[in-house]
Amino acid sequence: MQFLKKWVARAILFTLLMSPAFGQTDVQHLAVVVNALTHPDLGISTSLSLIDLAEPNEKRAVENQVIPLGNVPSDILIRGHLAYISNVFSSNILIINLQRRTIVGEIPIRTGAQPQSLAFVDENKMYVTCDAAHEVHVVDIPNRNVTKVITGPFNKPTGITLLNGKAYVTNAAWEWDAIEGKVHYHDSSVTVIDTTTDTVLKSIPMPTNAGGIVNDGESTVLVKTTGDLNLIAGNLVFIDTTTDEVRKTVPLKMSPGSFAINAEKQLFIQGGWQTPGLLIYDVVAEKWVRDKDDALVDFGGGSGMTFAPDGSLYITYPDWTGGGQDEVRAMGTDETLLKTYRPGPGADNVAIAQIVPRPEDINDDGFVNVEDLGIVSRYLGESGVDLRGDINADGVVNVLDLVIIASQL
Ligand SMILES: [Ca+2]
Ligand SMILES: [Ca+2]
Repeated sequence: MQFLKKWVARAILFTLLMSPAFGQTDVQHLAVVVNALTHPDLGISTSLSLIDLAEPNEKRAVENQVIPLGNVPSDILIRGHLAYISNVFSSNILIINLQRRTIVGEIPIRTGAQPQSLAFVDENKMYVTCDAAHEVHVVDIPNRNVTKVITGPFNKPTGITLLNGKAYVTNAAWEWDAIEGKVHYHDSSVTVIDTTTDTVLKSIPMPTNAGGIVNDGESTVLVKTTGDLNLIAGNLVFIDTTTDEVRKTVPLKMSPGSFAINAEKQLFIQGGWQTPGLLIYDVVAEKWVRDKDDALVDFGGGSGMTFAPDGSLYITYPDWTGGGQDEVRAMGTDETLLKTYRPGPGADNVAIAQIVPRPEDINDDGFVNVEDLGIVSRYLGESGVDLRGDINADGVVNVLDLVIIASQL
């Protein structure tokens, strides 16, 4: 190993001198769309679409059916070149290399637990809400397994957001009664978890049917309650994370759809079917920028929403009939339509990714470390195409490949 280190050190110097292109990266800007429709009669199954945001042509920008997904894909989280996608009825979290466009692994979740929302706690730890199990599972990211199960006052845990060392989990607390043929709404709440110890700190009562949850990056967590979709309307609830008490409740007087918050702390809320249109609430000023009477009707009726770093908003419009009328609309900061893309069937969830190619991460675990170095060492001296360990793709596994990894250790 000592010999190897010396060799690597010398080779680093050599390479840095000889390779002017070394260190250059080619970042890809993508919108990653989860197509959640399964329709066997029409030959439709779940899939991932990738939209190249640097491509001006709306048709050419979209690549559909890039990767098959599991049974009822739910949430998507992206870190670096890897995407993690929970599949509710496949009982797993798929790991996808967005650069190579392949499934590189999966994290098994206990059968029947129904994984929903995902959140990265740190580079080694991820939380997943499991609504049927009434638990939050703790995932060891490098080892790709669940190492701990957090139990507590959960009731259909659905959304999750992380702020200031704590996780906030919404408990939707609804239950389908098959005999009566209707949904019962129990007491909804937000459970607060200490992310260092993975223990429950507190339960905060919420209005009926708490679902979506986001934070402002400082000290406020925002919860969207949907109500019973009938007589009980929804609310926006502000939780002060210094006290973990409810600071404010804004009645919505309707059943809201999805919501997302931008860097200016403006909350964009879909108005739901009674009042379709996109509403905007300013979290700092605590007032409506666009209320029900002034909603952006052209951007109403959407499903998933996410902001890109440039402030534009990406909204999915799934066609659940399988008719192929699915859209992703991009709205600029000036509230105009920038682009309309045509993703795959049931385009439901969308995430934005900046992908820095990472061929150095040979085993696709999201880390560049001594394990990758070990893999290159094993294949040293081999030549050919598509070689494992040939990081710079020059057709041979040699010291230059070792150097690329070593420079990132
Ligand atoms: Ca690795
Ligand atoms: Ca090579």
